[in-house]
Amino acid sequence: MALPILHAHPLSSCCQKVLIAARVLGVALDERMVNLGDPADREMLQAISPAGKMPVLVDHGRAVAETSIIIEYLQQLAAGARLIPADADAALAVRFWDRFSDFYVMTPMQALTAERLKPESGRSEDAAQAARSRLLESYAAMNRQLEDRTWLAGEGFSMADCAAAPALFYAVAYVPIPGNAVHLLDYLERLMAHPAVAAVVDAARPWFKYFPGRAGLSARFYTPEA
Ligand SMILES: N[C@@H](CCC(=O)N[C@@H](CS)C(=O)NCC(=O)O)C(=O)O
Repeated sequence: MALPILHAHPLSSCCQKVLIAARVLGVALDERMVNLGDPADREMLQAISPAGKMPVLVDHGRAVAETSIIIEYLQQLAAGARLIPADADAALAVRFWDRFSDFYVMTPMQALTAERLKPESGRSEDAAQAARSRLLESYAAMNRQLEDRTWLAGEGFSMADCAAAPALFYAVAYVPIPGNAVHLLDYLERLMAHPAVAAVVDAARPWFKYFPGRAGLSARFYTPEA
């Protein structure tokens, strides 16, 4: 049977979110690498995704876009494994912290990347400062949330952790987590030790040299070439 196709790139935080989820759910994917620099790939994304963004899943000709929706779809394909709990209240918490990680960690992290990719003359220090402040506020909120939880939305690893892992991984390269946010620091270590996260980070290693914030990555993940 044909595997669902995932149009993605191993360096992209959004794609990593879905790749982590697919591993946890045990859903095999036919991964197709997207080159955003190639107009043909851009055109393909525009054709299958309303926002023209990756990742996009295509299963039996049906295109599914937006990371959280893709994960909901993958869960339907999974043989019993779950990243969004069946319990309605627990599911609300997972969806909330998934949205929080996307909007308030992933988005400011992407904004900082976008600033770095601009020519120096076009950069906005105000935009960068707003993104850095947002990240610090988000770290504080996550630290409070993690005071009495193993994972972001409770005791089980969920879609919220799939979102938080790549978002935090890249965000801390720009804005380190303050030393007093001990619950968040411990959580980040737990995330990095999670087998699905570790595998996805490993697959991205050859691409870290293209991440504009690479100088801030920990030496255990990236060593600049001589
Ligand atoms: N909200 C979207 C965000 C998708 C997104 O921002 N994708 C980035 C890669 S991480 C992308 O395709 N960027 C290319 C572009 O914006 O042109 C989701 O969760 O799927």
